[in-house]
Amino acid sequence: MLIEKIKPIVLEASQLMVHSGFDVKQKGDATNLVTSSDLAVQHFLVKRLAEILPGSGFLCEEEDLGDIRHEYVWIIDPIDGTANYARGIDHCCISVALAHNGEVIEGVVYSPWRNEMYWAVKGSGAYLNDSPIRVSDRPFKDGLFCTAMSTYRKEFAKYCSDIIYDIFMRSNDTRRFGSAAIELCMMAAGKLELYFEMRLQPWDYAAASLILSEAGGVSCGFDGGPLSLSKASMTLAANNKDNLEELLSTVHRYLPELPY
Ligand code: 2AM
Ligand code: CA
Repeated sequence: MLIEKIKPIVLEASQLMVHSGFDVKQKGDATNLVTSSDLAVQHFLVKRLAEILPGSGFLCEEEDLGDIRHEYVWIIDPIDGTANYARGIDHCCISVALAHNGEVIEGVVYSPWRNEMYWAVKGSGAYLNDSPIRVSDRPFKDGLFCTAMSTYRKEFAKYCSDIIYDIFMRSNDTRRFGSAAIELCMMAAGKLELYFEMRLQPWDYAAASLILSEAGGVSCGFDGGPLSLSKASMTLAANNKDNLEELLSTVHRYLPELPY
């Protein structure tokens, strides 16, 4: 199976996530960082993954590799949680998804400093290392809520704070770990239940949303439909459908329309 080829390639790539001696640069505004490790991991993955699936396309965070209208497309974040990585905080990971005709069929999220490999193949369940994982059955009021304040687009932060306050008051507590991929995988493993981010990119959630759904969880965009694999999307996720609907109706109370 392809997943058994993807996992060792991701493991090997993670050796490029060195603990020191990397360069850090800003891209766009001051909050958006890229390190020499992001670029090294991406180049390594593109080369090795193209070898196991000749003719496949690539959608990656750090470089526009052009045409993604292939039957098979790899959707890659070489380092999700770059700001954590650059500070030596261990919530950072490599995220690799494989989409077939626009649907994610395999996903790997590997957090090397915690030695946690989350992975899933469509229809075959989700795993953390060698163990199957499953979402929790906690109700909304006991849910741990993971979110963020729209770091890259601070003009949306006030909407986020209103929505976060509302959900915080009706749930257990709030967290922000700094890697969307790891956060969604933590939900898949039953550690948290509620998730909202104003605007994420496909590479942030492509692999993790498959891992979450294979673990029994659910996710959607602003319109309640599936997360887009071709453009930025609001990202809502929960351990079950009722909790997702409650998140979505809360968002719609503060935001009748998507502000981007
Ligand atoms: P990234 O590291 O791939 O850019 C959503 O929370 C996303 O915002 C994360 O997955 C992460 O993606 C990015 N992020 C997290 N903390 C950040 C910070 N302090 N500064 C900038 N971006 C951050
Ligand atoms: Ca990244």
